[in-house]
Amino acid sequence: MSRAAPRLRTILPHSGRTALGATVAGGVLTGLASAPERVSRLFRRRFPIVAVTGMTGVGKTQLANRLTRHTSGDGVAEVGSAVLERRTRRSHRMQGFRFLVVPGDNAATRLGALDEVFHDEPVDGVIHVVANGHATPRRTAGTTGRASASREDQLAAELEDWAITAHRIASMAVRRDKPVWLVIAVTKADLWADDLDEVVRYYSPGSGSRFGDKVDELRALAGGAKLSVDVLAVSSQGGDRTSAFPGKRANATVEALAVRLSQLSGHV
Ligand SMILES: Nc1nc2c(ncn2[C@@H]2O[C@H](COP(=O)(O)OP(=O)(O)O)[C@@H](O)[C@H]2O)c(=O)[nH]1
Ligand SMILES: [Mg+2]
Repeated sequence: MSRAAPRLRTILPHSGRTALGATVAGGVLTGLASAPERVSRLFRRRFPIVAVTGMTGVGKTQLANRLTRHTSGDGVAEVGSAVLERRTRRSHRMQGFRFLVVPGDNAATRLGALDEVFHDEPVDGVIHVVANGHATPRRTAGTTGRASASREDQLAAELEDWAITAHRIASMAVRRDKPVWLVIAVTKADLWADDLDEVVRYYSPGSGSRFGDKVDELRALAGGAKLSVDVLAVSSQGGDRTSAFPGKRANATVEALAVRLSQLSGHV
């Protein structure tokens, strides 16, 4: 008893803290070396989680693939997916992201995926993908050839689709203490390269456009301080060197998006 008391005192007060910290760190290091696969899971869990939303055919899968340098199946096997796709971006210094691509088709699987990312496992941020009315229409089962829909129809469909997602974002934001960020990624910029400023304005809060008004509504509902909104033009598919969006310029837009995600997540 009398011998144990002074020993305790040397560990607990401030003088003992360094030693205690070193022991704990040592223990963690040992753990790391012995279970590498468990460690990679540990770090993956600490990556910010990002929902990728938007209607079918806008380019969610291709953008998520580009952001994560995911190459298998590039060129996009099938437009429109019914399942939640998961992609992980790993960067230097343990920075990275987990992307959850929510299916765009209004099916039961989509509602389940929306619940998952906005309620069950709430995400840190959202990339909502739009395409300035250039979504690739999904063919009706059993038909061949390209399905067609006018740009007007597609823009209207984007608005309708946004209403569903915006509602989910709002309810997540009001439930949470920490702010949520939203990036509206206007993709396929290679298809509307001459109208960049005008198109970005159309999707921006405070612009007075049909889409801008809907974004304003979301901000009012969620509370301005709870939600940050960015609008970025991206192209995840570059054309040849003579086009307005050669590969290099397209790459730069995807990189700019990645940099913004890092800033929003406090990586830099
Ligand atoms: N021109 C152009 N086409 C794109 C771009 N991104 C995707 N696409 C095409 O748009 C179609 C739909 O893309 P996908 O990623 O499957 O859309 P999702 O349904 O939202 O996942 C595919 O044929 C893509 O090749 C882009 O930046 N520019
Ligand atoms: Mg897809």
